[in-house]
Amino acid sequence: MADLKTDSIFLKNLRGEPTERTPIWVMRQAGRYLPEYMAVREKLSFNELCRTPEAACEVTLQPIRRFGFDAAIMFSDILTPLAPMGAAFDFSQGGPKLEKPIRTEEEIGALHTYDPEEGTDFVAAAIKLMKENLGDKTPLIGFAGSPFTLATYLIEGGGSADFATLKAMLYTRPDLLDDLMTKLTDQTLAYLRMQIAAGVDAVQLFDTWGGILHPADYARVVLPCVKRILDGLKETGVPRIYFLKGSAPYLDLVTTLDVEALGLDWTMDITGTLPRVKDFAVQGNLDPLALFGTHDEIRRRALEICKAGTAARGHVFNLGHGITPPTPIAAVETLVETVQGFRR
Ligand code: 1CP
Repeated sequence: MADLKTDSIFLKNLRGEPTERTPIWVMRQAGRYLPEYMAVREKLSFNELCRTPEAACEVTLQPIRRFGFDAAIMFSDILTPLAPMGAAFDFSQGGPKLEKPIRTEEEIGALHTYDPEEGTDFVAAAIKLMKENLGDKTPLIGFAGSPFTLATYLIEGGGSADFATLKAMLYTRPDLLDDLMTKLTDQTLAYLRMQIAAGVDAVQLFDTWGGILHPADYARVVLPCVKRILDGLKETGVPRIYFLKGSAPYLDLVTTLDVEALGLDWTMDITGTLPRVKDFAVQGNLDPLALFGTHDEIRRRALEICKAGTAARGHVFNLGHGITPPTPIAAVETLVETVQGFRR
């Protein structure tokens, strides 16, 4: 009988066990570049989609059916678990928007932590459905946003070009930012534990905006919260991936973490980085916009990354950040064919 834990090349690479070929999945693989995703979105708003287990399961499976990726990632958003805290985002304008940003001591105090089995019961239900449908062939990745990345959206009230409000808080009332980070850390740890109890095979912590700070601020504000979450999950035995976009200046700090795998963005050269990340599996790191290149260029760059990855403790091929909506399907097909055709 097939056993996901011992047979999945994705999980093996995370654990640093040898495999014949390099596994591949891509961040945001379920999303707007897929016509079948857009068809579902015509019937359901983004929030409805995240809160409806059958629909979330369907869009999770779409990229697996189409491309045969070596791992599925549960469909949801990093901002979804913030609604039960009292901060519901509206996605109808394109990017996420919060009706009222969370900035004052009162607003931070009013955010409440909750039991994820109750507040996000639809996520647990979706995971169970996804696991049933994926069977013993394709592992399922659960995820959460890092407390700092979540804090940027709460404080700015949505996406931001310069994070001016958050930085003003950091430089005037660091105690307020710390209070918010503590709450988000407690909630995120509980949320990921719930996902693991529901059946995910690996978890990824997305730290999209952790890289906007001076390394000393990253070390004081961001790193201890990330560490508390990763350490709190260790006993589950489920492999953990930490993806910090723009992590190059923080590598000495990041490598103090007890984590199975580090996500690398496309600005990092795998070969040059490896001596500094010997104890970790790595995930990455093709520039998502390279998928707009010629197919020869996609093949050349993908193979270069696969070859460099053979010297790592483990390598999971991925993009250096999320795939963008207008990416041509044929480019993804070429990428998957190339990576899955490569032999170590
Ligand atoms: O209209 C739509 O259909 C909404 C587009 C969309 C999608 C497809 C959003 C809104 N989120 C998602 C799914 C999503 N987001 C997943 C699903 C699983 C997958 O296939 O990977 C995941 C893991 C995320 C994670 C996420 N959301 C991050 C972290 C990773 C990253 O890409 O940096 C962030 C920062 C968000 C916030 C967010 N949600 C949606 C958008 C458009 C954004 C970015 C807004 C911004 O630029 O600030």
